[in-house]
Amino acid sequence: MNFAKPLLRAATKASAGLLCAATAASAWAVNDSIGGPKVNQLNLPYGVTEISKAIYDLHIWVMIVCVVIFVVVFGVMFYSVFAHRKSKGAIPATWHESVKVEIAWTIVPFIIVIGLALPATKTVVAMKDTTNSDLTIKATGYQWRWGYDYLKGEGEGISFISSLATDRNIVGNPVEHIAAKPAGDNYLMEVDHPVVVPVNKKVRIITTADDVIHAWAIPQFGVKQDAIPGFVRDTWFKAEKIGVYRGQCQELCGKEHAFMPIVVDVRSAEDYSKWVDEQQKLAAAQKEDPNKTWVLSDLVARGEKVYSTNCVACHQANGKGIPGAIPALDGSKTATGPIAGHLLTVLNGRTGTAMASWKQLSDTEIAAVVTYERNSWGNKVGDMLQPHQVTEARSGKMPDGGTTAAAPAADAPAVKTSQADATRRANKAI
Ligand code: HEC
Ligand SMILES: [Cu+2]
Repeated sequence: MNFAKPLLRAATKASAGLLCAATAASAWAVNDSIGGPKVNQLNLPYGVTEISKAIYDLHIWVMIVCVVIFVVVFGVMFYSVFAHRKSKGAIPATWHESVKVEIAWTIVPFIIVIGLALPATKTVVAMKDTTNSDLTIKATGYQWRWGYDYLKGEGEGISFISSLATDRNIVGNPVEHIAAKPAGDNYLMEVDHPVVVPVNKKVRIITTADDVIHAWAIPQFGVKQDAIPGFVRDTWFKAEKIGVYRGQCQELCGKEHAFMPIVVDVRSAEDYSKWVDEQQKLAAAQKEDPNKTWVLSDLVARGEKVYSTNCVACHQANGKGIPGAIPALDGSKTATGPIAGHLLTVLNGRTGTAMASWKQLSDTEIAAVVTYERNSWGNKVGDMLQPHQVTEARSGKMPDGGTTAAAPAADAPAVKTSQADATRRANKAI
């Protein structure tokens, strides 16, 4: 009976494990995503736009045609196999080249194809008709977030970056965090700045991208449009119901592809006007004077915000990076070396690596994030970058504390870039 004890212990352990799993499972309970898919939803969403409804109806119509064809063809086939089998003494017919049959099997499929193609073409043409829009918004795909610029119509001039709002700490790390801070029903489908639009207004979305191909899609609107670097594409929707609608980037665009959701908040005309008003006031209040001279602590505080929105996904909140993939900024030669090299890395990125150019950030944001990195974690350089120095750097005048060529560890990016440029030139010459 010696083996009984460990066996019992193992059994107890296993049941404890099961219990744990069960508790975890209850914490995992999901509800319908607000504006996204429902739990166990199998069918397409009916949606809230003319186009999404047309797509849904088209899908049902094609499905019906397919099912009818299936039933008729297989019905005839099985009936023939059953009723005219050899054991019943069936004798095959001997006729061939029947004009009647040949005409029938040409005309019937033709009618079927027309019956499918006509409504499909009508829908596709309607999808492409972006004329007479009330509002035009440009959506730019970045690795891995969306930028929105309201180009035309009420709200013109509003512009913001929309990033994932789900706490990165619970991503891929659910069990430890579930008790402390359970993921909401919109886990990975929520953003800090949703696109706000008015109800019952035709919104034209112009898509493009800064780095690789992304796609802007909202299933509830029946909208999906690739966002291609160097090209401009467009699509449209006219939401008929107030509410929040969700989608995701739908073109595999790299490591964080799953983390760039799209959220559209459809509001009443009055609420939309209110929002526009707020945004414009906010923008005016927040308009940062690029000539303002900051003190270190303010710049570091501002930089921390910029860092946590844009850089933590790779460099981590503690600045330790990801061993083997992302260098630590804590103790990094670049982040503690000459400021010019540091700035250059952030401004230009590093060709051929995941470190993209961040030139789309404002001068203040770049100055702040660089200053933050130089004075956080174990880094205590004590110097800072003023926004006007970023302005100058954009036009080629690097700040003191090392120029492109002088920075020892930090000139690596410059060398890499020029090598890449040389290769590109060489390739062009061929
Ligand atoms: C997509 C992932 C990613 C994001 C987001 C990202 N970086 Fe990087 N970063 C990298 C990688 C990878 C490198 C290493 C590049 C190389 O191999 O030279 C790097 C290098 C750096 C370096 C140089 C480190 C050194 O020791 O050489 C700095 C400084 C830096 N990043 C700053 C930033 C800042 C500031 C942001 C946010 C505005 C940011 N990074 C966002 C991936 C990223
Ligand atoms: Cu993408």
